[in-house]
Amino acid sequence: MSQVDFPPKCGKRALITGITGQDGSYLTELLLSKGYEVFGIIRRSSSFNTTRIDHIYQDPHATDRRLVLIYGDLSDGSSLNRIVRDVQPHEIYNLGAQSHVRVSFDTPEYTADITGLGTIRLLEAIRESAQSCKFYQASSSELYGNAPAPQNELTPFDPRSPYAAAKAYSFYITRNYREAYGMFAVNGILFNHESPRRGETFVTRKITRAVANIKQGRQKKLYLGNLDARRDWGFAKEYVAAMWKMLQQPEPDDYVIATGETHSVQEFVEAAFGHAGLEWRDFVEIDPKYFRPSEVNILLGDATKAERELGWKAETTFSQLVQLMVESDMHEVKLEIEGKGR
Ligand code: NAP
Ligand code: G4F
Repeated sequence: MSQVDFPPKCGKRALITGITGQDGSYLTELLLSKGYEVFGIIRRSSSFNTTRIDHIYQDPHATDRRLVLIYGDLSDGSSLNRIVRDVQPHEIYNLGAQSHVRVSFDTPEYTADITGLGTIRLLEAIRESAQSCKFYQASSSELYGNAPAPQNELTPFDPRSPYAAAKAYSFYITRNYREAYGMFAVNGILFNHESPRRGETFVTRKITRAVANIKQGRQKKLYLGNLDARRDWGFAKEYVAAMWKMLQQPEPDDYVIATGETHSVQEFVEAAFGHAGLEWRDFVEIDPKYFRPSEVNILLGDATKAERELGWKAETTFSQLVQLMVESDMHEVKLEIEGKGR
């Protein structure tokens, strides 16, 4: 059943790549609540990949539906051309990516294809369709690598992974299409943002899921890599609002979105285990297989420009974020044990 109230249509159509991901699901809820019709590109999978949007899924036969899912792939330019031509969106949000930094060292060429070249395929689809359409590119704080903190829109990039190198290409090609063709194309340079919908192999969710499993006696140890890395972690639901705000500005520009606080992985571990009344040192082990060939040591964003121009500011604190993720995983694991989980 839908958890979104559907106000009258606002006459706007949005197209989202990566709609089945963490951010795609929150952004879809936001746009539906604003009266948009939302078209999402999903890729074929041998298992279900729509779990995060099942609660807002609408029967394809319903005449008044607002959410339409279309098969396509960022590796397949012809599908992107067709979809852009058919949907004629007012706004495109390019959130699709091979988004895992560690995995990008194992699949560098694939990551370059999807996370890098996927963006040019989409921009070309817009250009060839000759429509006026606003474009949001999901750029990343990973671009900064080991550039000195705090990082803002003027900090030089220092990509330290195949993922970051691919995102750098997408950042610059988005900016180039803005300058060369006058497109309304923007980069949101988002720092890490997490939620109960975060993929389970990213460190925060891996930790909160493990805490819930350990508390229920279903897991004995949690194996992690570098505990000293520091990240600026915010709440994903707030970050998608910033994406939308960027596309409502009078002029296209690039913005950093961050909390302005940084914490180590160890601090996240301490807070998550502590919230469950557990002593983390009894359960956490280091496995070097989770170390990265080159690490990003400290990310700390300065989102002053976003606050000034977009009126956006992070609200959820670090400890609130840890708490809401731990509690959500405790609830989910309990349902699984009772045989009511997904
Ligand atoms: P995510 O949960 O990993 O979602 C990635 C999405 O991309 C999924 O819907 C995935 O589909 C889709 N995708 C993967 N390969 C694709 C392909 N070949 N063609 C079409 N779609 C494909 O990522 P997220 O956390 O929501 O992040 C959204 C975007 O923001 C990503 O571009 C990410 O790199 C970027 N970003 C994220 C953060 C963060 O902290 N979350 C920070 C900065 C930037 P499946 O569901 O089928 O796998
Ligand atoms: O949770 P992570 O995998 O996120 P990472 O690498 O910062 O990337 C995320 O944020 C980027 C924005 O800066 C996005 F662009 C990207 O798409 C993704 O959403 O790792 C965070 C830190 C790293 O320093 C890593 O070395 O946690 C450290 N870590 C320690 N143990 C671990 C683990 N990371 C993972 N995934 N798994 C571990 O066991």
